[in-house]
Amino acid sequence: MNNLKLKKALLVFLLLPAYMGTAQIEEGLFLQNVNARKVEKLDGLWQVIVDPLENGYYNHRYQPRDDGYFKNSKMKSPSDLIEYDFDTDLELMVPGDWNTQSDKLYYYEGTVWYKRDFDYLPEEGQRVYVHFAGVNYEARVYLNGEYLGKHTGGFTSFMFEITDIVREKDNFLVVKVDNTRKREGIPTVNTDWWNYGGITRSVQLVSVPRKHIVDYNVSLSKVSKGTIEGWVKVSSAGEEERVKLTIPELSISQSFALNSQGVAQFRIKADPRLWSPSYPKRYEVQFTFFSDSIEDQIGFRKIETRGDKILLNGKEIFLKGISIHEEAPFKTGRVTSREECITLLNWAKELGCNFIRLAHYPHSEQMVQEAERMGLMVWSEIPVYWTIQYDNKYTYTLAEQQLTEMISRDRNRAGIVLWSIANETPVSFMRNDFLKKLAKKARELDDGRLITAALDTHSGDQGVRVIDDPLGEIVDVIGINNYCGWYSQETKSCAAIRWKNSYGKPVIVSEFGAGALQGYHGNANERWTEEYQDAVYNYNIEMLKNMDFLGGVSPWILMDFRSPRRHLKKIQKDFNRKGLISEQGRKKKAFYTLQSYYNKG
Ligand code: GCB
Repeated sequence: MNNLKLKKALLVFLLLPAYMGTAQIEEGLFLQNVNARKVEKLDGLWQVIVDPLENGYYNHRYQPRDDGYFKNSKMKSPSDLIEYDFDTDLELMVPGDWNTQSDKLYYYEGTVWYKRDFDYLPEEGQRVYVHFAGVNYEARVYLNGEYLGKHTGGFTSFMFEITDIVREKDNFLVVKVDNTRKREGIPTVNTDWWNYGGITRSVQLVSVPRKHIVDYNVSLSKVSKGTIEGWVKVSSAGEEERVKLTIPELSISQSFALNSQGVAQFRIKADPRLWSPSYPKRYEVQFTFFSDSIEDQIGFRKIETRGDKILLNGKEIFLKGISIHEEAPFKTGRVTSREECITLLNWAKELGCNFIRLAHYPHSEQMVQEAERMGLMVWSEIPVYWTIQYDNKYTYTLAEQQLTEMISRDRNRAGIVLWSIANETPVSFMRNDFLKKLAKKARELDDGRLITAALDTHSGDQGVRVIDDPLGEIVDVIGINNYCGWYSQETKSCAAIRWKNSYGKPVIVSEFGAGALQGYHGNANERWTEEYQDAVYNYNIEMLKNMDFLGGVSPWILMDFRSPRRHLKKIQKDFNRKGLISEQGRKKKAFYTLQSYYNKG
């Protein structure tokens, strides 16, 4: 690094202003379908400083103010304070978690400062943004020494405008990434997955003309037959300005007047071939507004329930699924490439799935798009998991923000059929109110999908298991997680379980399963053997056959994944072993058992 750059980096590290632990959430900027815009990727190696003591903020003379700005943030020569700069040996790959990139960072929770230099040739009349597809858990972003803002939540995208800050040469982008678990966070401190820290998804510069398309939604009308409907929003619209929509394959080419908010709504008679797992048809859709135009691939379908059945395009469908964590096959750590998404999805297809549960947080945009392209229906979820602080308003705001960001990003994906708002959340008044509010919000944001949540159940009289949770009244589809043969009961007894569902709604068994170390064999009574896991699958599949309100199933889980709760030596070694496939990509016996169940049905 040359001297000037070094000084600048040093300066920004010492003077970086930021909000410190305030309960404030910043309203984010948003652009639909960022990847289809003019982008420059900032992926690759970034220089980093690991900062467990928060030296970037604290030093022997100055404490940060509550708003995060140093008392003396106008300091001209900070060099007498601390001697940190970005001229370090440590570099990390973006996108990527830090835990699997450096042994020293395997268990690390705290702050890492990332820095990336770049040149950029801004075009006349364009607006420029820096876009992050995912940073776990909190990100504070600075460009050329200026604080752009912060984002909370590890699995949704965010961006900042940099039009007036970015320059042709020697830009330096600094991100303070902090993956410290927080009691009041979403998720909270306790989970069954690894708290991978870092800039785990791509970073890119996005440029759009001043007058541009911000957001849109195009879908099949739920109410009028043979109608495509939706809306489009532009950055700013003058009187009589119009936006154009084309769907060439449907011979649609129409323009619409924009209102004073820059929004146009539309309804068009059309007869598209409908998207389904057996025919995952998507149409090229294009919006044009002045010099801006954007293309998307959009499928049209209808998902609804009737009584205890799930209907896709008016026909009953059984969701043959599998749960998936966003963990990379073979190399472990977070998924970072399209190839890794496709490997996971191909395994799901090989199992005979038409459905996947993307647990327990929003997966990447790429994963969702590939799933849709391959004809997999998707359950997409926010990490409202176990014992979050249901009585904390800030926690609710975070949950609602993540829900909003998930729906905003993926609202045009026909493949997504279910939004899940919670997983195994113990019933209480506060929790019920919290989740009712979230469900209401989800419906306000999007009425084209079903709302679900994975609920706990309990045992009732004569060994009947009962679904009894006030949330059953609220959701459209009830998810239940049940580990018969693993956390409770003998494997053999699972087949005889009877269920009571008095909600008259479809149920998805969103989890069942058992741990097995791939390659470890024994008899079917020996825990951790492939045979034991297989027996659990066999008996649970028998149980499913007795559930006449069953709308689908997504056993736990496609591949072994890292978890801080799984310490058994020789067997777990920090992995939850309930995968049907090992993290090295080897299939266990139960894979074939589930496959044969799906192939028969
Ligand atoms: C569950 C959780 C899931 C865990 C799984 C297990 O009920 O929803 O996150 O990983 O059980 O393996 O215990």
